[in-house]
Amino acid sequence: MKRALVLGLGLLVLGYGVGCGGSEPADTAQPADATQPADTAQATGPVLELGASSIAGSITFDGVAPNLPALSMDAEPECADKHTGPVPAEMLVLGDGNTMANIIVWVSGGLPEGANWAVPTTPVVLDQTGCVYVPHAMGIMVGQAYNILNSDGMLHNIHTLPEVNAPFNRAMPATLTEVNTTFDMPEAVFQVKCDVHPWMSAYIGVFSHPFFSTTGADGTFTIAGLEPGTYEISAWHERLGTQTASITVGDSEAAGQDFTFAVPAA
Ligand SMILES: [Cu+2]
Repeated sequence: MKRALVLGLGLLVLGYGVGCGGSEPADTAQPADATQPADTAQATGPVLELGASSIAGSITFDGVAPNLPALSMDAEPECADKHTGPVPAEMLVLGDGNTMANIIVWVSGGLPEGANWAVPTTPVVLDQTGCVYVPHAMGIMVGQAYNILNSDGMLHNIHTLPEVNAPFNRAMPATLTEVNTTFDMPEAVFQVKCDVHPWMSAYIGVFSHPFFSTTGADGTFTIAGLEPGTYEISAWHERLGTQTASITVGDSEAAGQDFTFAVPAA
């Protein structure tokens, strides 16, 4: 069981990285241990039913939150005009009590080899609104529809930066309000960026199973539908790395697993 905090990034990284988060190379935005897919086995078996067990928890930031500068949209007044004030930095979004948003949590070990689960018929939606990606972090299943919206009515260029899947790179002029794609392979979290607006950045993880969740500002996640068993679960943050924990879940049990992320002292 590995619970060690990821200590490779300091306050300076968080602070200075904010202005160029959208243009950071993918390999510096993702720690090495996050580049491994959660489950690289190709699904070959029958489609399994969902179980009645679950894992839920809360993600908390430990320490004094750095005062990150707002996104700079000065280069594109049309974007800035869509907001009534500064747009807060997205790389560290905290709720009351320092709960953490935009943490992707998934089952990274312990699932049956080669197993297969039904792909949700509902798409995962990424909107471009106010020259910001909403949501900022998300998970999707292999083969699940990914609907990319352009609510802004202006030019964006959506560009995914995977290492395993084929990149998706598409200009979306004002008149193009939606494009759709899918991902063919499981792949740990990678960046989505806009080639027109360098501050625009989102992250997506592609999973061969439905056992993943992304936190909102309340920091909570729930991964439902599991069978009883012992699992490794991983929690990812775009700058503070990936943590893992081992947890045993009983029959129809709602097990708890919290994570805490911290920035080492400068
Ligand atoms: Cu854009």
